[in-house]
Amino acid sequence: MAAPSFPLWTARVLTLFPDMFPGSLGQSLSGKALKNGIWGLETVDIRDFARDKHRSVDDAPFGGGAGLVMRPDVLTDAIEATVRRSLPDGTQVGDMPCLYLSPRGRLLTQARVRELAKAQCVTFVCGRYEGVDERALESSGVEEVSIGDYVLSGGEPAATVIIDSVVRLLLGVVGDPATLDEESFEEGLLEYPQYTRPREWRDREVPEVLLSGHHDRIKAWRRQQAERITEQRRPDLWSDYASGKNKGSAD
Ligand code: 6GU
Repeated sequence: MAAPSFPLWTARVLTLFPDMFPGSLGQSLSGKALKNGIWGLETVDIRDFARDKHRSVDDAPFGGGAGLVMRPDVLTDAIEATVRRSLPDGTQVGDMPCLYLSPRGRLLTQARVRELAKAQCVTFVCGRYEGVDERALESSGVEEVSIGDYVLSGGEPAATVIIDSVVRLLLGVVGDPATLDEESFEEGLLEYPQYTRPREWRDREVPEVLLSGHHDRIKAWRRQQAERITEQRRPDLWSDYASGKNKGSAD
């Protein structure tokens, strides 16, 4: 695949641990696309914005309690300097999404991932320790996003998850773009079961319909399986699907 002169999409990650990137994003499909210049990755070391000779970025929480809190001055300096910096093609990122990864944030959905993929650049602010000074979040206007109801020790693995989910949507990253449409969540359903050779394995047969070569019947069978699995496993998704709420969202 020919390298575009500028990436289609850029992830900017503000972190105290820039060595965590690209990490797993440097492998497999996303790694290949990164090397081919389909998407770009810029890391910003928050510590570079520290003001004192000890380069301190955190301090004890007012009111007491365990752990340390990231200082508002250092973090907002890092965010504001990053937002001011233009992309390699000269575009300003001022109005583009700037996410703060936090279990307090709004839960990420495939619909939001599709929106993020349409932006030219998304900035990810990764906190550490017990959190960040609340005033830095208010003042910088970052959008808090969570990837699920559990707690990570920092935002970096969450940023990695979100970047992965965007990169696979970018044109040319996945060989056949049609494969994307049928996947989990693209129509509000979980994925249907897949089979490959051998036809019989440990006394288990591949469903007959898949060997029929009858494309309409295969399509109908897959849809029915996807519906059955969604109804059984995810009543929340199923009720949205059944009420037609997700209609047209796969565009
Ligand atoms: Cl986005 N960040 C952190 N630090 N923890 C999380 C999370 C995000 N989502 C779930 N837990």
